[in-house]
Amino acid sequence: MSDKADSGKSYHLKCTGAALETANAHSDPTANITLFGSCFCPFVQRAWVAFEYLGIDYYVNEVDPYKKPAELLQVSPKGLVPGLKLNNYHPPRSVNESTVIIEFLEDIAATTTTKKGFLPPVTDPYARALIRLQADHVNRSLVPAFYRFLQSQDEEKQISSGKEFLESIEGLVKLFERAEQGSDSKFGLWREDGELSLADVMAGPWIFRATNALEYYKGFKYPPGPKFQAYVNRLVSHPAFAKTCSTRELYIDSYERYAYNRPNTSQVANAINSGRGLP
Ligand SMILES: N[C@@H](CCC(=O)N[C@@H](CS)C(=O)NCC(=O)O)C(=O)O
Repeated sequence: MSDKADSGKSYHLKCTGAALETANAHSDPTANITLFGSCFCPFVQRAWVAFEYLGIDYYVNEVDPYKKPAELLQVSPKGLVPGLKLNNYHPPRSVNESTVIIEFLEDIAATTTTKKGFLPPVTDPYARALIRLQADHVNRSLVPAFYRFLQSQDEEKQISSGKEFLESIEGLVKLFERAEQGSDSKFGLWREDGELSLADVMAGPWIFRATNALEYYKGFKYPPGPKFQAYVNRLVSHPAFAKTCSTRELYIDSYERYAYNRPNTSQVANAINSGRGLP
């Protein structure tokens, strides 16, 4: 499927492109919240998009999550990025786990900004549930399927895991359509005039990485047809998302270790190889 060979590239430690500009604009360590992040990490990108979209100030501290500096371990017990340090508390408080961070930031925004969050109002519980179903599918199906495909080595596995990833995308589309037909809510970039939703933030980093790392290493192409492509375009060009993207090369380099399934690449890669749930 691929005629490339492992060239031994390592992951990047510093953002590039638009993400670098954004990181430079958030380089004041006296901000109330420090985001511990790594430029290639999709879980970090979720949190980063949330900060940008909700307009909450932060300081971005780029760390190497595989070296696990003490300051990262203080905010994230397994040494995983993203992690938040809340600098205004003594002793300082911390929050980790990308999904929890998104909800935490939404809660902050609800009382400190005029920004809406990523879900329809509480007065429309059904519309909220439909978007949560999409986000749940992303975490339980799309994200693991992405890594299984990227880490697959022999041809048979590449074919079966590529199919699995595509089926997961199709499953997400079905849930988008269900929400489109089942509610009047304008949440979700699947609609042409939609607003960024929780599911978009949760899925976006992997949908984007499928256009660089998966495309480059496994020859992945999104299903033909304008509708999904239009969704991908709306997502990657959304200002809050685009601001957190590095250049293509950074992802190609940083994912080489996954694409050749190098031993001990990461906790995520090890979990996929041993059939365990993701960390
Ligand atoms: N469940 C975590 C996963 C975060 C995660 O796996 N981050 C990776 C970087 S993409 C990491 O920190 N890896 C360090 C390691 O594998 O030790 C979340 O959603 O925040």
